[in-house]
Amino acid sequence: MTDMPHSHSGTVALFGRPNAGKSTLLNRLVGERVSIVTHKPQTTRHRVTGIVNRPAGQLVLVDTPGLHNRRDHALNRHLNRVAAESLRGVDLAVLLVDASNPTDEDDAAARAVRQAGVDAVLVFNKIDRVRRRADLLPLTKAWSEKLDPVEVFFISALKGDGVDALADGLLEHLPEQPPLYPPDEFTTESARFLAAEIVREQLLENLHQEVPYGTTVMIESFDEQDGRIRIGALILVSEKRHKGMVIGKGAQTLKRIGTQARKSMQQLFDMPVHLELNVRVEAGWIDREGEFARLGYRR
Ligand SMILES: Nc1nc2c(ncn2[C@@H]2O[C@H](COP(=O)(O)OP(=O)(O)O)[C@@H](O)[C@H]2O)c(=O)[nH]1
Ligand SMILES: [Mg+2]
Repeated sequence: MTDMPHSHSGTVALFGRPNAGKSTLLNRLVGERVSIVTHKPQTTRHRVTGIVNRPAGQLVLVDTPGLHNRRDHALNRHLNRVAAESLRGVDLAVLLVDASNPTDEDDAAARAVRQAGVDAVLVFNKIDRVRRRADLLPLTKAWSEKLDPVEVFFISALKGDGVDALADGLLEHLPEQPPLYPPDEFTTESARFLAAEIVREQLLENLHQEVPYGTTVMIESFDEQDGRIRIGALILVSEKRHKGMVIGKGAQTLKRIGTQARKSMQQLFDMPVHLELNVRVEAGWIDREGEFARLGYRR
């Protein structure tokens, strides 16, 4: 009789600057679109947990808002705090660096990981964009000094290159213990939370400049019946003049947001979805820390 391989499991924070590819990596590893992704920085506003089961064990990944330099709104400061706090209590941190474009914000992220005193794996992402592999060598050397990582990986979260090796590599640095969650769960987030995030994703995709950053989404109703889901979502805008921009001429923009969000929801929930969107002005909410908990922003 052969022994079962020892199973490892634990929590891993995905950390790094905005747009490094953290949420793309989470989704790629989980195999579901748990965390929203756009080309815009600061898409992720919450810690989002995704669970990955592999023969060698279970990874509990925590996606985080990107650590950034903006201090202009209370929400921006809040997001940095959420990011930094996500390093507490995890077994391991992944510092994700866009290998095609390292910036000062990556340095700040590396400092935060060091300060937290958590074991870190350094992951260079977007290698599909790096033409000369030789360019990665000096990068690795410089960054290994900044972070002192337990291991270094090169991946493309978008294309999937190196992602399986990363998952198995992460497991080796986690404690030997049974899985933390049942094998059929891929997230701890509620369906309501995921639905609100999907609407926010489409706000980011369909609105320009600062408009989407001042929006947030609340799910007012969520009813699953006879294999269908009816969802009522309220879009809050931070400035009065933004309401018309979200709705658009002849309500075209809101319609497009609704159609695309509904498609994503149907894919994720694997059920027909009826989605109703409303827009309301909640002036200045992004500057009032006291409102965040009511609007679904967890510490
Ligand atoms: N070319 C390329 N683009 C990527 C890769 N990973 C992520 N992206 C893109 O980078 C942008 C930001 O990704 P996202 O996952 O939201 O980054 P986050 O802010 O760190 O969560 C999106 O447009 C992604 O499609 C990658 O490996 N290669
Ligand atoms: Mg993200």
